[in-house]
Amino acid sequence: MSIQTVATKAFPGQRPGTSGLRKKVSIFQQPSYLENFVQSVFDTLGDCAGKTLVLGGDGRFHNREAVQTILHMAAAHGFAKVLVGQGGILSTPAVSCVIRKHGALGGIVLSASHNPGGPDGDFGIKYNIAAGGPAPESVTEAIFHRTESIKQYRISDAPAIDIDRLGVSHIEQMEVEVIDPVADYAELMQRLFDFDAIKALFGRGFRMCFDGMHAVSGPYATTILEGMLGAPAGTVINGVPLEDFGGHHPDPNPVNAAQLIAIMAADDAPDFGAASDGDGDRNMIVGRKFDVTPSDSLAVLAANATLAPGYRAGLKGIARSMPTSRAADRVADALGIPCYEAPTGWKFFGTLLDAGKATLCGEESYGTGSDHIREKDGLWAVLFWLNLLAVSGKSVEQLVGEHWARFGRNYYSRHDYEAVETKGANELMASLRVKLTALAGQDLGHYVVDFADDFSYTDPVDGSVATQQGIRIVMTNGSRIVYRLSGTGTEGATLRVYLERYEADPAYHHLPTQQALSALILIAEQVGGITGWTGRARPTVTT
Ligand code: VG1
Ligand code: CO
Repeated sequence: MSIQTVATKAFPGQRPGTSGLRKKVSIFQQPSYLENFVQSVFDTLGDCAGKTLVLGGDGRFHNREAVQTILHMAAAHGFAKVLVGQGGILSTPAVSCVIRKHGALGGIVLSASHNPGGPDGDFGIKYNIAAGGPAPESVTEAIFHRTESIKQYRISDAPAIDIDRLGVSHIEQMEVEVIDPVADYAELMQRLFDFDAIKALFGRGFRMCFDGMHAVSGPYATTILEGMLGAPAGTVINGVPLEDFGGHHPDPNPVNAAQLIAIMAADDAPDFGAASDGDGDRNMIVGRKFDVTPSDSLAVLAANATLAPGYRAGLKGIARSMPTSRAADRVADALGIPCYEAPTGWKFFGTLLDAGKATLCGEESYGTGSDHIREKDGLWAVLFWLNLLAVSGKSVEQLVGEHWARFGRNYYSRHDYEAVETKGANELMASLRVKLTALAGQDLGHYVVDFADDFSYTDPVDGSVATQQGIRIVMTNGSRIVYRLSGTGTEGATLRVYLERYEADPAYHHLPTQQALSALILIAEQVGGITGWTGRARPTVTT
């Protein structure tokens, strides 16, 4: 067995997007495609001698092959050790947790997250740094530039090793330790939340349904909810990870988690419902006949954080992605702490978390997390809610209703136009950019534009700048329309339109969301010319 140097040619388009490199499985299956990217990661890292790497994925189709390839490449680059999840499984938050706990140089996550899987679906790869979070843009850009000029990669020709049996084996000089994917993560959760109170809640007959969507969070949820917290067997549904997620789209929103929504809408619905995505970093929270928007979820967690043992000392600050509603800003104001507005993508929260400026972070796309790791964390959010429900004795609807009564309600919706023609989508954004300055001060229906711009962000910690992060039209009363192109899609372009309206008066807190936003929806169409540019009369997905 020896280390081979293999000649290769660069592939175009290996630039990581919002969260890693995502392509169709068939693209990743091309000889050398994955190898080129991994070699570029290792080249960017420099000397890996004596270091530890963490490796795992969401179990989607091609995961096992990719794990073997990366292990054999790591062995050719002098890593002392790779910690790999049993069966090649590790959720995104678990990778972050394991990197931090074991002082690894970094980790590789194999996932296309919420994108569909299977032979015709998507595959993805992401590099996380020593702090545990997604590599910042300076690193992903360096990796991308390396992919453009790559000529060879190095790999061990040792036979494939068993990744299903816990324990240590070797490839060349390198140690491979197959670890329990859940253990380190579960131990961390136990330190953050009041497990005794949650156990007592289940003991009182509290019922919950967790939809694992046949993705990676199933084993985590089963161990923690049914095993450690005593929830009855059957609390977790679709809990076995499948290579194609059972043919579904592992994206926890009311459209894709229709089974859970139906269970929670029934007259005998459980008290609490939740779902997570492909790689376990997203969460959807549902009460009995009551959906919680991710933006509201962040705000409610922030307002009640001190009820959870891990946050008893209070929050240092809150950070949200720009399109996320400003519900959290009102909580930050009340708590007298800063609220940071960063571009979309968890990688932008890393510096704030490292510097101790933010404790909780959130995105409107069903992502919530804290400084316990450096990724958003689906099951963490679910346990946080369980902790609040257990300690307060209130229902989900009560907690949210009382929150609105105190802070006002930020009506919020996202309209996605998926897989539209790239040219039209780019032209829509370009035509909006031209209009921006002229929009300020204009009357649009009952609204007056306060300002309109293309969001650009200067990181308050390291000074790095990210431009063109979404076009926002902000009204004088705080309502907003935001237009952005997705950085995770693999087909054409996906236009996201984010709509937000603030309502202080509790008499108007119970309108259907789309109705409450109807005037803004009309303005978004008129100003953006969405139908004209995309050829679509209505969004593909409304959340
Ligand atoms: C989407 C979401 C974004 C999230 C990203 C990764 O990105 O909007 O908020 O951070 O997915 O989530 P985009 O560029 O398609 O809008 V996940 O669960 O892939 O790790
Ligand atoms: Co995800």
